[in-house]
Amino acid sequence: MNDNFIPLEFTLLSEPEMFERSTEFYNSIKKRRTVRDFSNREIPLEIVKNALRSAGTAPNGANMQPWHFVVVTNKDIKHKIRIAAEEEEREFYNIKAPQEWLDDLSPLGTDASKPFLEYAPVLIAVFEKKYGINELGEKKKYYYTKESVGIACGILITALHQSGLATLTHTPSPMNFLNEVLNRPANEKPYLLLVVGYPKENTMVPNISKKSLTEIADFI
Ligand code: IYR
Repeated sequence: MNDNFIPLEFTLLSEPEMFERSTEFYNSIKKRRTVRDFSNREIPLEIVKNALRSAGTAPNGANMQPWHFVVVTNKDIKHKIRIAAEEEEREFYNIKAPQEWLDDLSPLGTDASKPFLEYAPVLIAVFEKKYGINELGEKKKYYYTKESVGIACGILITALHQSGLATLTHTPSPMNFLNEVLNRPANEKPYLLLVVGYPKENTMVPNISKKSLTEIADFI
């Protein structure tokens, strides 16, 4: 008997139930909005742990699981991250960003000030492992790392939303300061800084819409 394979756990649903579930999921996920005004209210870490467990189930290249997550709740470390990120952002908004990019961002109302990096209860720094390191300290090849980590982040964001938390996908560029502040090795590249918490009461979000199904998909 070959124990490399095990029976798939698969629940066959009726079509009405499938339809109901897909509609319910869409109605929930369409309400996810990127939030920039976070309350400083603490969040239960067990929710974050479950969301990370979910992210860790993501399909990925050759099951190398090329991700590492650092959950930051420590105030001093969040402060350091805010200071370093705002420095990068000032350079982006004042010097590096071409006018077209600034114009594209203007409906979102963003700027170089990132107080939420300090006041939101949790930051999750996501690292992409470009390669692994084996027991002998040698490089181990990893595959499709960007795609794999992107999928894991999608699941993470979705899991947090389903659990009742708000998120902000923040990508200061470059983010190399995260290796230093969080003491991560050279094979790990910062991929995303996810801000997690409750929105402040009466938070407003940009009045923007999503493309329709016909705009984003073809059925042939
Ligand atoms: N990283 C900057 C700029 C920014 C870029 C994109 I593309 C956005 O969708 C939003 C912001 C910032 O965080 O302000």
